[in-house]
Amino acid sequence: MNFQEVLKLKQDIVNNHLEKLMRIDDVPGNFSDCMKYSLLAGGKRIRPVLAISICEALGGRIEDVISFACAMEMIHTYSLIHDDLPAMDNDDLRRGKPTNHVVFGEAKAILAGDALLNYAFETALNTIAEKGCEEKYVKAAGIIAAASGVKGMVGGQVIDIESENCSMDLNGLLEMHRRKTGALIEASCLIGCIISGNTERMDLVGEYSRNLGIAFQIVDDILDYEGDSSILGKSTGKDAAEGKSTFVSILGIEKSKDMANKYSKKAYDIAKSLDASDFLGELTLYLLNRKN
Ligand code: GRG
Repeated sequence: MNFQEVLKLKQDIVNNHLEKLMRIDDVPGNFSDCMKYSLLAGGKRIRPVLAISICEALGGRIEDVISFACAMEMIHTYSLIHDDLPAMDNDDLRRGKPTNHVVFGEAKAILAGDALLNYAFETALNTIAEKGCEEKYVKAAGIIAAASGVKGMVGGQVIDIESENCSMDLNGLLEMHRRKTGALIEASCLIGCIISGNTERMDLVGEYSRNLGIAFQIVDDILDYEGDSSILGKSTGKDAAEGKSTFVSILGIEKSKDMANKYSKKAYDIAKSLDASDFLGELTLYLLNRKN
């Protein structure tokens, strides 16, 4: 199988498991439609694919990591729903569809995000119980919690909001994205490693994921600048319109591309030593060259 076929297979594994997890009993009215609208709306599934791929590359089993990988996707989706709200970025297009608050209203969209965050931890905790509270699973849940919260993604969003209307320097931008975008990418990779049981590789996996996270965000900024909204499935040009600091606004487009290449190359070199099958290396290149 070529890279695209393996990627599709892994995305299907994630999508099928998410669908299974979302058959939740005892949800009031049709609120589960509101949660599923965003969660099952597509998306690249990069975070769970990283988790299962690293686990597999390091000798672990996909079935042991899949529910944690899906928890990462639930948290990522909650962050997108909340990020799109009028109080945050006020976007009306996401994953090629009207955003959650446009369809269900702002109050329900806030609750759908909250419900997905809680359900992510319910899913992880149920798995921990099923696995007899084995230490590696408990540690994986701790990694996810820290990355999602104030030390990670939420903290990054706080920096973002507080820096509105003032220009940021490159170090400030890197620090913000280390948390806002990087933390979930790093956590996805680390849980794959810890659940594989191959913990001697934690430092290397951490280094891989931090380089990948920066490259991923620079590409996101480049796509916001010169990407095609109909391919991206979300609006473009908003960063510039709102005067937000981005890699492109600070460095310009060419230097941003150089910097994305540089971080991606560092990640790629590490990926080669982590994954004999080369999937991780190919995934790193795919993320650098993506159009959505
Ligand atoms: C914590 C209240 C609260 C809100 C969340 C942190 C945050 C606010 C939002 C982050 C959302 C965001 C736009 C982060 C940038 C990361 C990023 C590039 C997201 C897009 O991820 P992709 O490209 O999207 O993986 P798909 O749709 O493919 O999953």
